[in-house]
Amino acid sequence: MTMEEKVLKWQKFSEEGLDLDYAVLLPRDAASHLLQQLERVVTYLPPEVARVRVFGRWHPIPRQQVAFGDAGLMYRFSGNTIFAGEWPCVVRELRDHLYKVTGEFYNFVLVNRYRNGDDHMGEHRDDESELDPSAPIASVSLGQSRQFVLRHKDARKKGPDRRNISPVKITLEHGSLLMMNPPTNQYWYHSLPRRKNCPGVRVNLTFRRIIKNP
Ligand SMILES: O=C(O)CCC(=O)C(=O)O
Repeated sequence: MTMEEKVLKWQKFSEEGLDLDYAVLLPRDAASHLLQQLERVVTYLPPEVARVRVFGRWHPIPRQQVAFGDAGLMYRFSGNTIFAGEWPCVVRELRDHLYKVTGEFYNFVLVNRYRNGDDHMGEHRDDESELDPSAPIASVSLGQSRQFVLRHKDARKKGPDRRNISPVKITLEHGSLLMMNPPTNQYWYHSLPRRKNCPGVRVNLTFRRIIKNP
């Protein structure tokens, strides 16, 4: 994989408790090449492992998923534990490229594959205690562009505590990088809603820094 060393043009999103930076990380051809390589080398977890627990019941997730990272790392979320497989070469190169352009070093990546516009991810925060709270999460998107929606936690409340804070919506393009900087995940939930008019395959990689594992 060849990744051009170019200074990125960042776009800043800033709201109460929200701090995001968005840029085109890879030119179109490099992004398409990377997507093809990932489609060749990545095997996703079987549905009986890729599942979440909601109100005590297990549900299959509406997308495909797998994780890679340094030996022995795991990540617990939505009642599930996902173990890091060994870094595929192409994913390690992308991690190293992110270090060059952002100065952030990551030891874990969650890969989500959306087969079509029906596949989606529900509203959540990435606020698990094993994540380094000082490290941004770096989200690389490839393939079909999709809308990413963030909602302030107080805008989700019912009743008098509800605050009228507008959601933030960003279209994540093929080859883009979104840096979710602290404290965003403390205050804002994010989701990737279903979009019938976005039929193509999309692969998203969220690079994370894990600090606490037993
Ligand atoms: O696919 C996306 O852009 C969303 C990924 C995400 O929310 C996550 O990995 O926590």
